[in-house]
Amino acid sequence: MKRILVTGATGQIGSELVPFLRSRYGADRVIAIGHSKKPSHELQDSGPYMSLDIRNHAALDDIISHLEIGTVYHLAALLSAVAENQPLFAWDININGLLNVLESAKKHKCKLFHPSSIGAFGATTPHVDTPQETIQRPNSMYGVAKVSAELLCDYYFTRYHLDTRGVRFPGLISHKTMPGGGTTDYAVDIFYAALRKKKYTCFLRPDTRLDMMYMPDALRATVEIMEADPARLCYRNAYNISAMSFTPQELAAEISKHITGFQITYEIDPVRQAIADSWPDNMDDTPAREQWDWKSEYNLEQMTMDMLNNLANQAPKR
Ligand code: AKB
Repeated sequence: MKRILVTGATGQIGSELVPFLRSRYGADRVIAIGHSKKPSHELQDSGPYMSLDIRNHAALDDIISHLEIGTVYHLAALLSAVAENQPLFAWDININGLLNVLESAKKHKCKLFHPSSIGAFGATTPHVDTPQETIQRPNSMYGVAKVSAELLCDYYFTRYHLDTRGVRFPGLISHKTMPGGGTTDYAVDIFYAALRKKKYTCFLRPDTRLDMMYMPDALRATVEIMEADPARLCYRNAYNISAMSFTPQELAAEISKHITGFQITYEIDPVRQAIADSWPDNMDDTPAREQWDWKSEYNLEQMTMDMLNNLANQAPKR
């Protein structure tokens, strides 16, 4: 059986997707590649790991060819806030990196997963129940790259019959890896601060409503769309997937139910606030539910309880 390659393996999704795939398909079959961050012991010790800059197409192609890769999960990318600080670098990694992967996947006939995001939408998109097909005119570099990436995935599917699949992730929340440079990062940071200091200063306004998802749901969605019957899939750019939608104020209230005396204050970061204001409150994921039986499991209450239980061991007593 052909092997699986995960790029961006040290990032927020990759560091959890690699162990998830290794336990499902066998440790030796899942090759992890990372670049900018030091890999965790878990990542390095549980199976093959290599360091590679995704812009090095020759080296990437060599790995895909010599290791007989059949499926690529291409996660290497910069998140929204970092991308906005370095737009040209973000384009280079997020788009030229993707083009390298698409070209090699075409050449070696691989199946490809590419994550899109709520960042693929903009201020003129309907924000409530954002439809699968709607206006996509983001004005952040992250968003411009996400829309371009969705179009490229469509293009390679139509033109070269490359088996491209993807989802539009909401903000992701996890107790294992910190996100690093996203607009939705507050929803992770707040848990660490709540446990350590019983207070948190949020960089978004209290009423900023965003679509969010707990990592176990995100990992399951990633595998489920890759295992879905291709005949049922109408979209090859990316599917809306949704789980919960909340504001910083609502998340703080939920955390307060478990941590007495927890306090949230606000110091707005104008760059991240502008990005968040342009993103959906929640996406309509009906096509994903109908075409590959997608269904989320965690809501705000369940996610909060699970996050606090898992992080409690790493933090001073509440
Ligand atoms: C970010 O905030 O940049 C990401 C995303 C929603 O794509 N978490």
